[in-house]
Amino acid sequence: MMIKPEIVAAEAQQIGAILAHVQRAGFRIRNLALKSLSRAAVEEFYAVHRERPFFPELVDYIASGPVVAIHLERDQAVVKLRELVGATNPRDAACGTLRDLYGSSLSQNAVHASDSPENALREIGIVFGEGRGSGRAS
Ligand code: 3AN
Repeated sequence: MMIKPEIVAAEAQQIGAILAHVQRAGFRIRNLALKSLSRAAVEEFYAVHRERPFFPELVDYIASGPVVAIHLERDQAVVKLRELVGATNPRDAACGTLRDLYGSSLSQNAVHASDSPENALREIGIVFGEGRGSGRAS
């Protein structure tokens, strides 16, 4: 999971509230760091979207300031976290989901959640520098 730059920069100080929400849902924090990702790291992180029209805007935005990167663990972590996070567009996100509560637009939608265990491992490798494919999914 990643808490996006607008939340980290905001006066409202919502990082703790988001972490509490996730922990209450049974997730354990395996690793957590405030990270300023380089454009190259963000391009690799979102490589699947490289051909999409919004890719340059997405890269500029995620590289614009620090994010909170979090390696989370629980059973069915990907499915359960995506339920908790809600739809990509906060306007469509179910009531009480993180994007409903903290998102403000399609690009500024508060948090990123991995979409598969494989991508979670890949993203953890990019952000925490643990090496691609060097660990087991958890
Ligand atoms: P999700 O994060 O819900 O899995 P993806 O993987 O489709 O959504 O999109 C990755 C990120 O790209 C989203 N979190 C969102 O911030 C951004 N994004 C997706 N679609 C658009 C769009 N049409 N315009 C601007 N940004 C977008």
